[in-house]
Amino acid sequence: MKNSPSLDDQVEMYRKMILVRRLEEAFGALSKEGKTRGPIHRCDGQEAVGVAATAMLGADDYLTSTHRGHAHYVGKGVDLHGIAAEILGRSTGLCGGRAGHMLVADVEKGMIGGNAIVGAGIPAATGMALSNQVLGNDRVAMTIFGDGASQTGIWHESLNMAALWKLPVVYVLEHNEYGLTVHSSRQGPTEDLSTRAAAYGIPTAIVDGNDAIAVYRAVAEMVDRARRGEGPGFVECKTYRWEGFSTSDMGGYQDPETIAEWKKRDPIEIARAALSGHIEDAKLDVVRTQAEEEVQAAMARALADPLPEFEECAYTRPYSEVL
Ligand SMILES: Cc1ncc(C[n+]2csc(CCOP(=O)(O)OP(=O)(O)O)c2C)c(N)n1
Ligand SMILES: [Mg+2]
Repeated sequence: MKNSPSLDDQVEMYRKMILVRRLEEAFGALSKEGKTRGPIHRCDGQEAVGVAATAMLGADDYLTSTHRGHAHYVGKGVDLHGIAAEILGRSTGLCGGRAGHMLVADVEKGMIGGNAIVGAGIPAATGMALSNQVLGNDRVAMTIFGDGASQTGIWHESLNMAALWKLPVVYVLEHNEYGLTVHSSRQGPTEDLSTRAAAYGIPTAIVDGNDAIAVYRAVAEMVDRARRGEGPGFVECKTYRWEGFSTSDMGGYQDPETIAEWKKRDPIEIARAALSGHIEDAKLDVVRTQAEEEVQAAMARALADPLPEFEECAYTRPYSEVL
């Protein structure tokens, strides 16, 4: 089928989803022990969206993310130890330990950054697409955002501008049904938020966000169009947030039966099942074990890394020196 991931692509997506799951579990455990600063926003059960939507991008393509970006960072090829160290505030972190888990950026990998301001990555990526168009290169900008972010005014303004000017940008909606504690049915009257993008004349697709292959195919088609200069695309990925909004969430507002139903559709297991007819189980076990060891090694190294010196922190210097 057109735009299908190769078997190698599928193994890589399987591997990266395991990296993200184990990384977040490690941070969940550290958070319970009071060893992290601030809340951690986990994406358990949603890994296929970030990992598969970014799988066909190059390092030259731009990506903007959200407060829940671990799968986006890993998908875009950002170094795992650099992420772990950044979350732990270590000087070896990708941003010197100053950004924390919501704002990780790695410009060399085209990961322009997570963002704690809901919806703020959307106009940023749209602007990057405009700059690509002006410069005449074939880079694509992508932004991954949530259903909550889709209720912002800037979302509409960005989509309108991108459609009007045929900007090379791909909008990927990670529809996990919740914005904070509020179910999407109480955020707005539109179940399929991509219908709003269609109203701006943007081609849209709705996919099972727990199926990495489905996400990859739909997004790859939009990326190809954008690269050919045919304008923006929008992919709505239906998924579900298994964990609370963040590690500080007291819970109690999500239906346990609904969570259990979604857990039966674990994106990692769906990816594994798709591979099992083609690759021996023993080989896939090795992929999984190596990914788990990679996370353990990255965490151990990051935990042993030093915190930044006080003087290293930009905000201790006059702004004129920082610029
Ligand atoms: C502009 C702005 N408004 C409100 C908030 C508080 N806030 C943080 S996350 C969030 C909900 C985001 O929901 P969604 O976009 O669906 O992302 P998800 O948490 O589901 O990944 C809100 C309202 C914020 N950070 N920024
Ligand atoms: Mg949401």
